[in-house]
Amino acid sequence: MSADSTPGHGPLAAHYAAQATRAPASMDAFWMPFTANRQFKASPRLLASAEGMYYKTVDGREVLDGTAGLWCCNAGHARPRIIEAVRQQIGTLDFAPNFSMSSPLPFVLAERLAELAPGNLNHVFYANSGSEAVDSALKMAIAYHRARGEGQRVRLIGREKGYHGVGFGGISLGGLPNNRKWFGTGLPGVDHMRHTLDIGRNSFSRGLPEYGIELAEDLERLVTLHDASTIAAVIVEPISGSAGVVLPPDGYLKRIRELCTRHGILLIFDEVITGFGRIGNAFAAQRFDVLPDMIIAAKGITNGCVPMGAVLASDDVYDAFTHGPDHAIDLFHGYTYSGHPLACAAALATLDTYAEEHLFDKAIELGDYWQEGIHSLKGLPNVIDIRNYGLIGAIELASRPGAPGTRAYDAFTHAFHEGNLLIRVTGDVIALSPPLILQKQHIDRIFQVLADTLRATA
Ligand code: PXG
Repeated sequence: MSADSTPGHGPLAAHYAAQATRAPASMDAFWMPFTANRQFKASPRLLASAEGMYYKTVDGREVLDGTAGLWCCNAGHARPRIIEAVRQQIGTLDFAPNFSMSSPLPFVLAERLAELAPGNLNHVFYANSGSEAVDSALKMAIAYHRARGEGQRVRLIGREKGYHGVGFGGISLGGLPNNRKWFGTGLPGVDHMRHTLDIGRNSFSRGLPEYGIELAEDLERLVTLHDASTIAAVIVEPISGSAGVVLPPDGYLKRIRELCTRHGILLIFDEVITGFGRIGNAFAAQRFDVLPDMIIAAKGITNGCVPMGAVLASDDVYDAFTHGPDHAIDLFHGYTYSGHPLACAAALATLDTYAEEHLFDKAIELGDYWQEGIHSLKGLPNVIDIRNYGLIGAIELASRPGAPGTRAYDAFTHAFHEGNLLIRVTGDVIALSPPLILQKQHIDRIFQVLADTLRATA
């Protein structure tokens, strides 16, 4: 093979590489998601490349990644196995249908995921994002009951401050007001439990908050109101990320599990953020020792490099769909790209990388150091709470009167431009979720830059 025809080299590769690493001529046409478009385009932040713990901007600055992209690049960036697997796959089988056809990799990957998953979660349904996986799980829950002769169980229970992506299912079950109020009334037959954020009683907790297990009884209130026989499923994030990191009080998730079991309600854990080592173990279900009926995964499943989401379903859920004749379709649901070969290749190499480098242990190994680091920010200007678990952290700032969100946003831009550190903000909460390959020196740097930032932007 000549140099020019080797993937990654030659004039064509150079042409595309140049396009991807310099500022674009115009920014008008891209309608950016969850972004103040005019503000951003007036003062853009553009990333050109990434390796390990660092991004590089189009103007050549190295920026420490404190967020694993958007909670997804858990193994860090430009990982050799993943690059090779995707490169090899794109040149071999670029696409294969999965409706009454398939290719080998979705099966190989499903076995691997089932091995990683807790208990009897042995069946994998593929989507292309967290949002699609959420919709898939909610539909499965309703169809599961119908398949078992309980077609009246159609009600779905979410939680205030929950985030389950942006499909109509996700925003209906989610509990973030801005994500809901613009978009109509949402799905019918949905209700919400109370959230578990209680800064009054739990401020500056280290790890799981002590107070609030009784909030699980809010599910009992909804069961009484609606009657258990109408409820299909409860969906919760074991730890809410997008709401600004809301942790479950000690014992809360176990209690939710007990109540669901007692009332014949399926429990769905949305582990889009907590999966793949973020808090130690493959899934939060294992770390918290609570077995849901379904786990929703995305993000870290491919280290963020090819879109993929998945629902891991229990034997019981899957088996309910298998009672028809052999020629009958089990589930009238699926996406063109369910089990896309490129995503499967990326996911398999990602799981190999996680295993080879023992990355699911990191959140436990580094958890105490991370906790000490983040709590060292207590006492800095405007810091009203600090929350942490595994390799997740949140610093909540007092909002400026009449201008919520601006204080954290200023910290975000300051950290990026002055401190060469990428953080994530939601409201007035700074959220941190670094790649699991980070070392103590990176932790020191993150909290040093944040301390400087909080002083400078006070
Ligand atoms: N569930 C959960 C728990 C999530 O965190 C989704 C579903 C939706 O996934 P997709 O792939 O459809 O975006 C998410 C996504 C942030 C942030 O900074 C979080 C997400 C997405 C973007 C930003 O908090 N989570």
